[in-house]
Amino acid sequence: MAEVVKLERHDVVATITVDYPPVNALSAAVRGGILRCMNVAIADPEVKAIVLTCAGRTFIAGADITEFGKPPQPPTWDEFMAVIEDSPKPVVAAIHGNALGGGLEVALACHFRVATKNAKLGLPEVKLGLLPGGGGTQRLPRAVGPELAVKMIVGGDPITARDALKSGLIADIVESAPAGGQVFARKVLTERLPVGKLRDDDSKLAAVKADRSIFTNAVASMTRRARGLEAPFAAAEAVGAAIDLPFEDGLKKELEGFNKLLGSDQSRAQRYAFFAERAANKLEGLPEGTGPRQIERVAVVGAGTMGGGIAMSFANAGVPVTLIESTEEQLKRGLSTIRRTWETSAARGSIPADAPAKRMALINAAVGLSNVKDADLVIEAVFETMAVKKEVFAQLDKCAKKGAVLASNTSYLDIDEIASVTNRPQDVLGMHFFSPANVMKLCEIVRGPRTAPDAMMTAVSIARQIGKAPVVVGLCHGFVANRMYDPAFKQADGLLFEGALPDQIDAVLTKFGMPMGPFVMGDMAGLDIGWLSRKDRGVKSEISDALCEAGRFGLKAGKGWYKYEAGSRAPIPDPDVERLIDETLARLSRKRRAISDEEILERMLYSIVNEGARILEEGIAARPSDIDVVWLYGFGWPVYRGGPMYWADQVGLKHIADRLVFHAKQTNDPSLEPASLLKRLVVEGKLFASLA
Ligand code: 3H9
Repeated sequence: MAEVVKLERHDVVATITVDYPPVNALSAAVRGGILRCMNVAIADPEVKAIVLTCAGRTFIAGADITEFGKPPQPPTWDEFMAVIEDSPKPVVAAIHGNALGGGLEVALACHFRVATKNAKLGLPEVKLGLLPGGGGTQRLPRAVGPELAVKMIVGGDPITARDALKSGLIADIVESAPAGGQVFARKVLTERLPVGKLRDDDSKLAAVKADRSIFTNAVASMTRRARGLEAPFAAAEAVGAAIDLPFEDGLKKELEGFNKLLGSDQSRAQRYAFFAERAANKLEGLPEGTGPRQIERVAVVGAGTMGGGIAMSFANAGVPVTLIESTEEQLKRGLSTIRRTWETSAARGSIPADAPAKRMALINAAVGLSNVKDADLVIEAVFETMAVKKEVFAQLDKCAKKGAVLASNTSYLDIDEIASVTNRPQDVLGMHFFSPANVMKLCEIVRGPRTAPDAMMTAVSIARQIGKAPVVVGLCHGFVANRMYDPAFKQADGLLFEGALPDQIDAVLTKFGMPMGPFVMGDMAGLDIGWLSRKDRGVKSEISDALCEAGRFGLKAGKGWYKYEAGSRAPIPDPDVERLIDETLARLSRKRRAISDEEILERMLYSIVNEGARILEEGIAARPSDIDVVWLYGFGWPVYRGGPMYWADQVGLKHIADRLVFHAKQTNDPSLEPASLLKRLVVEGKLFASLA
């Protein structure tokens, strides 16, 4: 195996370079290599200072996650960190790319840190259900003070080099990592800068030791959204130990917390989700050498809610986009919604004050489809009917340049039928964004039977570039996300007819960890759309219909499945709804029965899993983990439960299949019969994971 860490000396400065692609993760081999090089540099009388840096695209992006759960390999973290921190010669970490998790912790054990201006520094362990286990919870508060440390450790988001400089986390911003680090190391020597260890410096803890509310307030604000998660609270406790205990005792507390989380179900699920997201980027079975097409210009057709949100996603990522509408008035309306959304975010402080203007400047607004002519990727986001989509694609076929990828944002429709109106079906695919598209990470990339492999790759690659989580799905009504939620909606509807109330059903799902249940979701989306569509199709759903007949169209009407106080989005259970349900059931000569939370959970979530099994059987999703990514980023499935297919494996497939059979019989609903793949896995004693 090639050396993953090497040592070079330029007169008095030794440079230790980690070269372990793709992200220089701190594997046992890397730790061993750094330790070896450190010892050589310390022993070399010519060396007066040491620079620790990395080759490739990034500094160390953390411990090697693939080693978690395996027997620990030497050297131990203690031994490895001590040789850096106790080095008699100053050690400078020279950072580029990302210094994350164990990577930042190593940098914190160094005596100085410098970084390039685009570098990001953070402790994202909580996102893997962990807390920093390499001294980060003890050294970071000493480096930047407890408030920022809590924000970084409990929240898990990295900070920029500029903020790192301001907070004292780094000593300087440099042009390039190794060269800048070496210049800084020489400065340490020539200017005899004081060389200290963070462990010995409690100066930034003085204020919080005198007033602990600084810490408790910071924790309260960072854990507000951490419902159901264990790691943020354990991480906060470890930071608390930095304030309350001597350094060595704090380290022990940190390690205890880290080891506890490492063995937890939550962290296992969150680590699974991390790799699931990355696996979803990999397209299998493509001809060798297939690569994405070059995308320089992007056009979005339609400036409504979806089109506007998609255009915002591009601008948010710094990618210029042409936003096209059919009239000046519609365009103006779309642009003003976009501007307002960014201005609200800026007023809230979630984006910089100058961001709205900068991002608006990336949107080139235009009237008329001929404006797609220079685009390498066109995303259509017009009204969701086949006729309208076909009309637009027939025009795109005439106006778009040769080789442009033509994507539809359809959420249900047959992408191949849409492609059939063009002379280039190989360039047509689906890019199904979720609402609000500027916020939601999921993008289903829908592959038609005639879509070219390089067009698929292009869509995946551009989606990643704008920070989305792309998942390739096959062609069927509703693709993966909507198709899988449909059976759960059907169960929710059925449960109403049997005696459950909307708030009981919603509460079961939110207690499970979903951000909202189907009835709150319905109120947010508006109930009139479904009602009109049922009328068109001659379909009845008596309770929902009665609700709409009473003018209860959801949040926008101030009442739907719930009632809402003026200006508030908080749903309040409404006795009028219960009355309306009772009256409807009486009219249908149906009796309500007591329904347990367990029954609600089983019928709704097991039917989701069951549909997932059908989707796998049909090859609509390539892997169970792809389905999990769809749920994590499309519907906010709680990450600490991994995703429905992962969760099903933990619950037990036999139990799920048995309960589905029971509910199918009890409710006389054949759609609850277990899918044949589920039955087969049960017979073979296998898990969904075995299909990966
Ligand atoms: C930790 O440090 C614990 C410590 O406190 C103490 C322990 C005692 N390990 O995301 P990408 C792989 S916990 C192993 O597509 P990008 C990844 O799977 C860790 N592998 O690239 C993928 O592999 P493949 C704290 C890793 O440029 C490839 O690298 N650190 C690791 O979009 C490329 O990844 C974190 O949580 C790893 N640590 O984003 C950081 N990281 O090609 C986690 C990545 O086979 N990493 N891989 O699919 C990230 O956030 C992103 O990967 C990063 C690059 C921003 C670095």
